[in-house]
Formats: sequence, structure tokens, C-alpha cells
Amino acid sequence: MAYETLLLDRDANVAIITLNRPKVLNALNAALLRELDEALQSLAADVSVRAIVLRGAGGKAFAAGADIGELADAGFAAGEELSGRVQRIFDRMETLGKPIIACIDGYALGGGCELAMACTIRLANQAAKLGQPEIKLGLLPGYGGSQRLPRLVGRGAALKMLLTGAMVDAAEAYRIGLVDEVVQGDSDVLLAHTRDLAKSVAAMPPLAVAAILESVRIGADMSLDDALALESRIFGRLCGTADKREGTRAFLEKRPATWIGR
Ligand code: CO8
Repeated sequence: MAYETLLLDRDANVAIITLNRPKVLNALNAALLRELDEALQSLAADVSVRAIVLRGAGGKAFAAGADIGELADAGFAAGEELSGRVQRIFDRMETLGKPIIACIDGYALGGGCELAMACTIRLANQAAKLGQPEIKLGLLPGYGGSQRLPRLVGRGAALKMLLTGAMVDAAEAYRIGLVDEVVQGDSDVLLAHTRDLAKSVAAMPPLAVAAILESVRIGADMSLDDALALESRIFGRLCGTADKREGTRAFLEKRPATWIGR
């Protein structure tokens, strides 16, 4: 399927989505968000796709935020509707059952930082600059950022970013836990490294991948007791799979495992 605002590539069982509005630093307009949602849902349904890389075109930005031109005229009702609509898209990213790895080359600001935070893992190079500058527009992050940022980096570090609107560089983003790895090198090196990480996760048994995503996501908002009970239920469920039988037998027989996803 062809998209107007995205490029979609495949590298074996890894799909690579490129946000493709480089003239406006990949600003997230309604068309791009709709197409991103459609593309992710179709990749979720494709069993041959085991991991997804999300990046921005142009080498200058992952995404510089919501499209400010579209936001300028939004009133009370439109603002609430827009916020809820995009929050649901970002929630679907977290419940897709497949890892989405953000490849942050340049700016990830506002909605762009919120999009990166809805991904499973975030990699950046030294050119990355992340921030939530919405306060400078008289706004707060409406795509989940005021909730995901404190969960990722802690309340103090989040409030510092949210209340000043200041950008953090890659080293600071790594220090506070906003990105998970800083790769030394240009855009191509970062993309190659991100693909390699995606491939290594894509080589894992897909039901175990989905189960880990589910356990970590749902457990994070539970008491420890409830979360441990959840982990046991999911563990039991995996114990009934052919892939668990194969994985344990392959280890005992000293041979590589072959996953079938059942
Ligand atoms: N929206 C629309 N256009 C943008 C955006 C954006 N977010 N960011 C950049 N652009 C455009 C610029 O207008 C410019 O277009 P043109 O060439 O036609 O003038 C082009 O991209 C290149 O940008 P610059 O010339 O500004 O590039 P610089 O290298 O000088 O600066 C910056 C780069 C610092 C990233 C700068 O572009 C900037 O500050 N951009 C805006 C960043 C920002 O404020 N982002 C937050 C947006 S608000 C948001 O994301 C809210 C999310 C939640 C919404 C909830 C809704 C209910």
C-alpha cells in the first residue's frame, strides 16, 4: 500500500516506517497520524513482521511535533477530540504485540517526543535533541507526554522539561532514561544499529516477545502483588506453547531453536 506521508520498507522480518514530511521536520499532521495508525495495524496483522523501526526522513528530525499550523485554530472541543484521538493511536502502538524501536536522528519535540515515548525502545545519535516545548505555545503535551514522560524519567526530571520547554541533548536524554542507547555515528550508522537491534528481537519467539510487552505494560500500573500474579498467569500461558517446548528442547539438544509462533 502506498502512503502520502510515510515510507514503508522491509528488511526480512523487520518493517521500517519512515515519517516522510522532511520539509516541515516530519511534523505530525492529521494525514500522517492516520496513515501511521493504518500502517501499524496492517503490520500488526502481518505474521511475517516481527519488529518495527520508526524513523524520520531528512536526517534533521525524528519529528518536530504536532503540525502547529493545524493546531493553531483548534478550540476547546477540537483540542480535546484531537488529543484523545492521537492518544488512542499511541496506545495502540503500545498494545500492538510487536516491538517498535524509535530511531531518533535530530529533533524529537512535542508530539514527536511523545511518539518516541510510545515506542518500545528508543535509540538516538549525538545529533538528537528531545523536548516538550508545548508550554511555549500555551499548551501542555496532549499526546500522552505529561503522563509517559514522568513514568519514564521520574517526576522531577519530567517537570523540569515540561515547565521550561527546554530541549535535552542525547547525553542528558540517556542519563535520565528518555533514550535507551546513544549510538556514535551519523544517520546511516544509527539506522544500521537500530535495524540490528530490531533484527535481534525479531529473531526471538514472537509469543514470548508479545508476552513480555504485555507483562511489562500492564504490570507497570499495578501493585507489585497484582503484577506478580499477572506475570505467573502469562508465564503459565507461555508454558503451553509449542515454542516453549521447542526452546527448552533445543537447549537440551544443543541445537538452534526454530520458532513457529504457536
Ligand atoms: N509544525 C509545523 N511546521 C513545523 C514544525 C511543526 N511542529 N516544526 C518545524 N516546522 C517547519 C518550519 O515552520 C519550517 O517551515 P518553512 O521552511 O516553511 O518555514 C521548517 O519546518 C523548518 O523548520 P525551521 O526553519 O524552524 O528549522 P530550524 O532548524 O531553524 O529549527 C526547530 C528547528 C527548533 C525544531 C524549530 O523548527 C521548532 O522550534 N519547531 C517547532 C517545535 C515545537 O514547538 N514542537 C511542538 C509542537 S506542539 C505539539 O507537538 C503538541 C502535541 C500535543 C498536541 C495536543 C493537541 C490537542
